[in-house]
Amino acid sequence: MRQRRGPWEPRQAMEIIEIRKSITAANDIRADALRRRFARQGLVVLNLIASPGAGKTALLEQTIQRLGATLAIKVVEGDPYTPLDSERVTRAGAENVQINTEGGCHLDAHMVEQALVRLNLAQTDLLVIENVGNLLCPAAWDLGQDLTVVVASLTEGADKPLKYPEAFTRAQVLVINKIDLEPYLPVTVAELRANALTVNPELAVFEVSCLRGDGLDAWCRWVRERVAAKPRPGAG
Ligand SMILES: Nc1nc2c(ncn2[C@@H]2O[C@H](COP(=O)(O)OP(=O)(O)OP(=O)(O)O)[C@@H](O)[C@H]2O)c(=O)[nH]1
Ligand SMILES: [Mg+2]
Repeated sequence: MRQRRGPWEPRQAMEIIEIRKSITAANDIRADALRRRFARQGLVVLNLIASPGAGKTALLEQTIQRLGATLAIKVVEGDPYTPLDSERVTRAGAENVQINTEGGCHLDAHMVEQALVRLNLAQTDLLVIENVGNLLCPAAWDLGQDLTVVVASLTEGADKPLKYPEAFTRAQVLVINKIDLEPYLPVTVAELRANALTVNPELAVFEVSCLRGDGLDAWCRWVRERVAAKPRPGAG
């Protein structure tokens, strides 16, 4: 049933939109400065976004283990409170710096800027930023990345691209994780892929299992190609 609206409602809604716009506008300026800096350094920067538990850190661990011997990979770890993911990334073999947002639901460009003071990016090929687990907030906050990678695990259900479209429209790449669980779930990889492509037909899609290893060769090949294609300082 349609609710009666008070005369104040449209005005209030307009003001909320304006505030959000001005906050992200300030962030966008910082993010552009970061992007210029990353370009000068010849770095490829990925922003990993996903629900909590989708497998962002698992994908990072696998990527570092497979590519770490030939690519210099550094990581900015976003987490609400703990150093747990940073410790996992250290064990996997990549230098990283932890940002604890103290409950904040996303990283912003200023946080990344501050974290980078503690990370030596000289001679680095790839910087991966693991955002805080959340499919809503991180999508709107540019971190100066080249590409946004959304990780969606099969256990979350196939409807997430439809319910949280912004995460999928802002991303250029979708990694469907936990495909090893397909036989045990009432959801298929094909359904999840189709819903994601409905929301954003341009997505490059990888189907992987970070547990079993399926699809990780193709993912790592793509990462390596991105690094090879990135213009280097002084080149050309
Ligand atoms: N079966 C299965 N489990 C997986 C796979 N990838 C990750 N997991 C498990 O899923 C859980 C969450 O993985 P994480 O890598 O911590 O997920 P995350 O997205 O980094 O989580 P937050 O940082 O807390 O948002 C862990 O218990 C992993 O072992 C996979 O491909 N298959
Ligand atoms: Mg994690």
